[in-house]
Amino acid sequence: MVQERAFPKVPTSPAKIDRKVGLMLYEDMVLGRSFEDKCAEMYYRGKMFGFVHLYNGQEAVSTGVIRAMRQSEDYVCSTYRDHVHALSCGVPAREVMAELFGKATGCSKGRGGSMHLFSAEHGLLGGFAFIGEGIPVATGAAFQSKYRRETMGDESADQVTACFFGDGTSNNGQFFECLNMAALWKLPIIFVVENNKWAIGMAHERASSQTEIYKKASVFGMPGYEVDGMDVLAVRGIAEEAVRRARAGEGPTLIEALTYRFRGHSLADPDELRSKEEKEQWFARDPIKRLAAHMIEHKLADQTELKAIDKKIQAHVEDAVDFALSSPEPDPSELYKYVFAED
Ligand SMILES: Cc1ncc(C[n+]2csc(CCOP(=O)(O)OP(=O)(O)O)c2C)c(N)n1
Ligand SMILES: [Mg+2]
Repeated sequence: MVQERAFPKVPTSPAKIDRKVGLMLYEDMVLGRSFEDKCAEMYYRGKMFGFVHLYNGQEAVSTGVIRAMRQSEDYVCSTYRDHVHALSCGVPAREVMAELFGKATGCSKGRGGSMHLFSAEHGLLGGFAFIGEGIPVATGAAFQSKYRRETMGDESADQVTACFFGDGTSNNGQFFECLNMAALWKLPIIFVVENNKWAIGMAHERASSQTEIYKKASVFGMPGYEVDGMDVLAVRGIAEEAVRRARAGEGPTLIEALTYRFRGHSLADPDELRSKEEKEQWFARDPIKRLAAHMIEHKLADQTELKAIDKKIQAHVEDAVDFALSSPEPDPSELYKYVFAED
């Protein structure tokens, strides 16, 4: 068995950032982390129902990719681990929290819940409960951009689509079919595999004959990169290049981000299969602490400023909870509303 990687073999070029971008990336990751810590608290207090999958630890991937795209113009397709992707897309924390509470003010009007966040306004094509289900949806979104631009002559149709999914999902058929189509038609899409080493309780190296997922791009003639998914600047560096390629009509890119989830598969998972040593090795690479250290070292911000952001975000998350708690339930008379597009 091949020992699974913790770091890419070849380090990639990090994005160059100024103070403004650094603070934006920091704030986005802190929002993702604080929002989800609050989700855990609310779930255990019985405010949320069904499965809730948290993204703690993987924030550098969402922020690094989505914040290198055009918010509300480009498209993002997620999985059941979708809260942080939605926040990076700019879906208001209030609407995400309300959706998790099943309230009418939620981004999916309380019909979706944790695994089915959606926002047309923010280009969020959805969270999907079935693994791999989003890959053809994202491929279709990328196809329509290209079709509108090249066949219908709509110059404004230069949107890029980012499609997120996990290591386990990359062994499903949709992955191969869609990579083939995307490469064949040079679609403006970025496939982002968040290799967090585990698919529920199945270790990646036990389930995959070729563990280096980025290498699978080469059979389709597509560029594939492995990147340190615990380093937001490394992810942003690769993402900027993939977005540029896609927008310029040069076709798709596969990015394999080496990352780790800090919690169990879902909030119902006691997380007993992963060793303490493995977890501690990854906790030490916390992407938020890493960016904070980089910003301080390069004098882009000081400790006090970063603490002030943490505090502001905490208040923002509390406000989202208050909003969700005080929002109405969906009206039973509207059960059939929002089933079809015209609603
Ligand atoms: C089609 C389908 N088969 C099985 C499942 C059950 N299932 C839920 S999550 C999961 C593992 C996915 O692991 P991975 O792709 O690595 O994503 P991660 O949870 O690590 O983010 C499986 C098999 C499912 N949701 N959909
Ligand atoms: Mg996984």
